[in-house]
Amino acid sequence: MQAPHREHLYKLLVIGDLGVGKTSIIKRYVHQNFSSHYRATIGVDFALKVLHWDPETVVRLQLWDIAGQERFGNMTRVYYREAMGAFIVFDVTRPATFEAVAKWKNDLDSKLSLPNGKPKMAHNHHHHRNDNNMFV
Ligand SMILES: Nc1nc2c(ncn2[C@@H]2O[C@H](COP(=O)(O)OP(=O)(O)O)[C@@H](O)[C@H]2O)c(=O)[nH]1
Ligand SMILES: [Mg+2]
Repeated sequence: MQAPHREHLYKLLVIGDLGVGKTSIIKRYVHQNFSSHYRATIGVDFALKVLHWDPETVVRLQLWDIAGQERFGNMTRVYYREAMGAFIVFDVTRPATFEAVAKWKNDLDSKLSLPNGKPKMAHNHHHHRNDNNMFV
């Protein structure tokens, strides 16, 4: 008899300034599954990492990489929609890219919404404020 099978799909964003290594991190993590199909059309690369969490559970991580839109310092609400988490990446050798982390975090906070479509409540914001915290 087959064990019960669960699948979870999580959308994760990888954001941060241009050239900090976002694409490299995703390629390194996902490797063979990297796909650049969407670059031309929506300016977003999309990679899928499949984790066999336990014998009954498969976790699929959809890693969203931005391609060329970093220079605007913000993304559209559509890009952030239904994301479960985000990595904000910076380059330790370029302080300006670290200062930009706060800007990216503000952009996230201003556009995130709850599953019911309502805006994320303002009083939640400070829970994630941590200068060393790249995972929000
Ligand atoms: N020295 C060094 N170079 C890196 C590292 N990660 C990425 N790079 C280089 O930095 C450049 C920008 O990386 P990329 O992943 O395209 O950055 P993105 O614009 O944030 O996607 C590329 O030339 C990479 O090879 C790293 O950890 N160390
Ligand atoms: Mg890139």
